[in-house]
Amino acid sequence: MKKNVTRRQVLFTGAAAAVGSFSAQLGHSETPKHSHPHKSFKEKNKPNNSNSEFSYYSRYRPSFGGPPDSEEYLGKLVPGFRKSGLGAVPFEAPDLDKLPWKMVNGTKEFELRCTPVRREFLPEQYMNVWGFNDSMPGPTIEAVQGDRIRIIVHNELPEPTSVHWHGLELPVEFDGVPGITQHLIPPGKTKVYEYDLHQTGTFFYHSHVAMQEAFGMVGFFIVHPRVAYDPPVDRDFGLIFQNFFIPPNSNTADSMRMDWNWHTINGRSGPYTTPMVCKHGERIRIRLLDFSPMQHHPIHFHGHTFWLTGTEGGRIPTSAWIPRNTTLVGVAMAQDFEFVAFNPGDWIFHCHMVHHMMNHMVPQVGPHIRREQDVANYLDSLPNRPLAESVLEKPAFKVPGYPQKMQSMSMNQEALRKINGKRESRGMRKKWHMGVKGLMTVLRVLPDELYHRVMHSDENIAPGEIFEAIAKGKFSTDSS
Ligand SMILES: [Cu+2]
Repeated sequence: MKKNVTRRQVLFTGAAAAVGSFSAQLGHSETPKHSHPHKSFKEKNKPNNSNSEFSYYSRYRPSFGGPPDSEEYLGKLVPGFRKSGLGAVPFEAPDLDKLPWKMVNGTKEFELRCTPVRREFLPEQYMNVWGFNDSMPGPTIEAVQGDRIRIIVHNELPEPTSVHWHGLELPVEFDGVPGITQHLIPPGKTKVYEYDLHQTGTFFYHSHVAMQEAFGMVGFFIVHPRVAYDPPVDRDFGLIFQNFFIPPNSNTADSMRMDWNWHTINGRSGPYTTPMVCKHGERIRIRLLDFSPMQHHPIHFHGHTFWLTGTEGGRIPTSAWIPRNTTLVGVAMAQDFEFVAFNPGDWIFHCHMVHHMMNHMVPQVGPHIRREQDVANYLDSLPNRPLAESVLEKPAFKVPGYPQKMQSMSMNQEALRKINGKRESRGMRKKWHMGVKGLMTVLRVLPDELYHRVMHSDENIAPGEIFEAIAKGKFSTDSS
């Protein structure tokens, strides 16, 4: 009975409790059965979220909106196309799966396996890291405020581990800290974690063994409110930023090194990061999580101004939202931001630390550059290697500081096919991948007609075709 009392105590009282049963499923945008006391957004956005009330702001054109204290300033409270009062829109983390669950006597039950992972950072570049359910980062746990959850953790690693649920206010015995709250889970053994979720926001789970954290053991843990926040968003994306050091001629990360030379977003490096694709005029939420061992990331987004609406601690009151185009995400911090995608095009979305915008810095810039870029080759050919001078004699070396352009990693046709073969990148400029490296990805804002062609049609789209159509204004936009 203790569990029941506890559960009742943590029930979200008032609005959410009146909405419905705990078994509501995510992704089914059903209207709650009971009328709920949660006021729809200023009453004025129903039934079709007509944008007409926001007279200063157009979801389709550049607009400052009203004065800084107004609701429409920089699109601050301009809703998406989605109606108020519905459940949350499903969360999307590009290149990551969701952790399936089953309902067992009113409890959502998940199974998480701690496993070694061979992760394809770039096409055919498989790196050895650790994660969950054969994925690094692990699959997303997605739940709803008020859920009771049970997570069965199997340790399939060759050493002990434990799993912590970062940011969740839960009974201490399930906090996952070795020594302090539990014994480590030995290899081959299982531990069950079970608790109620009374918060909402961007949380995550991770090993609480430091070197295992540095080796990739993390995953999103998203808790939605039972009724989506106002103003409603149409899309809800998430990106996990990580750094690794992978020595030359190795494909196994070295978690002892306080250095980094490989950078991943959701376990892939640019340009293998799958672009996020949305429709022109939608209201977008993007959740950023930094799970790098040592490095903070100033994440910059082009072409739009976004509002910082949440942190790893949950939703920020609207009065405290901050307009930004770059936000510094520190280690183990999450930041949620929202904006109206008014500006069509392919917009880069990246960490602004220059060394995080490149990968695998083995042949370094400046005087470090040598013809023998492969260390094994270099060592094998010591007696008769070409003199460094033969490289340095190139006229360009007479300019102090040359070269500053990082030498690109070469990618073969098959690798390029993997990058360009994705539906999400159809119609981008032919060489788009040349500008997307390391901690970079792309958010594509596509007018309806082009969105449909890219995401739903099977017609052939030539490289650059979609970009050109936008740049030259060759599309129709519903500006109602
Ligand atoms: Cu960075």
